[in-house]
Amino acid sequence: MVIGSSGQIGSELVLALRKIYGDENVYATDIKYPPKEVGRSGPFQILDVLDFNNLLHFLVRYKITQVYNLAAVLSGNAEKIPLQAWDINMKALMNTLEAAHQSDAKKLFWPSSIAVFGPTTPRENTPQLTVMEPNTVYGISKVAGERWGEYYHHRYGVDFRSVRYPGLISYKTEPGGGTTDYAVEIFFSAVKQGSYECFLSEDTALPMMFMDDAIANTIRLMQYDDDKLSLRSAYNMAGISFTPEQLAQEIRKHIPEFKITYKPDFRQAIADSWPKSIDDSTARNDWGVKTEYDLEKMTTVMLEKVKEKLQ
Ligand code: AKB
Repeated sequence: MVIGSSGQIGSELVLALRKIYGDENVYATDIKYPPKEVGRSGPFQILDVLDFNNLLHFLVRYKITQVYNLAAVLSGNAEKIPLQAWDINMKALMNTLEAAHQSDAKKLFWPSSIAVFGPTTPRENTPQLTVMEPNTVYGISKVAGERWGEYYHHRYGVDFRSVRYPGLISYKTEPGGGTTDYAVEIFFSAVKQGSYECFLSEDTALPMMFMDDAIANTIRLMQYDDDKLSLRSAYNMAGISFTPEQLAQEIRKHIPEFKITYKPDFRQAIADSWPKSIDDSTARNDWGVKTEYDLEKMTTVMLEKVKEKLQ
């Protein structure tokens, strides 16, 4: 079962899981209707993860064994509605942890984020174990979530698994309300109008990952042997690090007249508190996290797919 199947990650994850486990065996759920491909290829149901009784009923009724819970308010949006975002992010996780404990849906994936780190964390090659003092609502909810996941694993045997996603770059479904969203918007803008006004400064380096890599790594972690995982909080995942200017230069190799301007907004402060690059050696050693797409390959595929989509 995928919770949040209409979102940026969910809409692609459902299709990948259906290829592996069969269309009928992967339940897509969300509070919003899904993209056509998700709705047509297998079961979909409107379900609000904040309603605990409904969630538990669904898990029992459909004999769910694994849950991917992707429902969250992202970093930028969370700063606009701090208390509401905290309630939604925490309740969505606590309901799935408790429902996993009370049902047979014992295997649970929940995404953490590079947002768990804050201004006091070393920003280059950020280690797995380091200072974590995030100063955003989203980051605080992700640190708390990691702690709760580990707690439910040790206390109740819930098979909790998680990664700290970098910014995710995709063309099928756009993200909404994140600090790393510029790295998706820039492609749509470059193809549509040949220019982009970036809400982060030109030299803001952040770790990013192409969606195909993110999905492959998520499924790899979920399929990995239980006893090989040394961590039950969340694994660092490095991806590729670049600045808006480096991305713009890569885009110019395909669209030479592409122009970028910079007008940093409130998200600059969030980005400045996050790592520039990540050390994911623990994930590499434990379950073989991999990145197939570098900046060049990712840019080529994104431009090709965005062009097709806009046509
Ligand atoms: C965001 O920018 O909020 C997310 C994230 C890095 O978790 N993409």
